[in-house]
Amino acid sequence: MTRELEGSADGAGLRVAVIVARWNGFITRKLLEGAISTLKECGVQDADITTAWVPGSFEVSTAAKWAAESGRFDAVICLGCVIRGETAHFEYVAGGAAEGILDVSLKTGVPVVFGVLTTETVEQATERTGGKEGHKGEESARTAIEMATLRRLLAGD
Ligand code: DLZ
Repeated sequence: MTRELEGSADGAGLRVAVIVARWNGFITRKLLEGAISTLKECGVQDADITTAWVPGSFEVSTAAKWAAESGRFDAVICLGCVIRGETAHFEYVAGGAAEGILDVSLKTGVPVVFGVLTTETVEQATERTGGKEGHKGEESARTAIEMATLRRLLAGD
């Protein structure tokens, strides 16, 4: 007899930090709105959602580390938008964000979700914030809840 575990979509009682980059704010604000509305739909209380703004995607992982290390959050959602066509150092900014976020998650054990859009064009970013390619903010919120609830199951809580 094996045991199989899977996180749930029930966010009741979870505390979530959302770190969001101001750069490309016309997109990141939409990511934030989608993340927060999905967290609430899944049962996360308003008082348990904390949003912190940072200048750009490169800074997101630093603030995520502060949040994860505080012990005050069950999950951290990182939101940003890097557009290749408009970013001279795309690889550095996008790569730095991705590596930093993964590093924080692995080092702290707190689920840290990669909700940073890395696209070729503004149109592609728009398609991923409520257009035909879905909504990365909403998706990130669901991932955060699933991972936070799975973590509790695996820890035997
Ligand atoms: C500098 C920069 C550039 C060129 N492009 C973006 C971008 O497309 N998306 C983004 O989130 N941030 C960008 N930044 C800002 C960097 O993330 C960072 O804030 C600065 O380099 C200061 O460290």
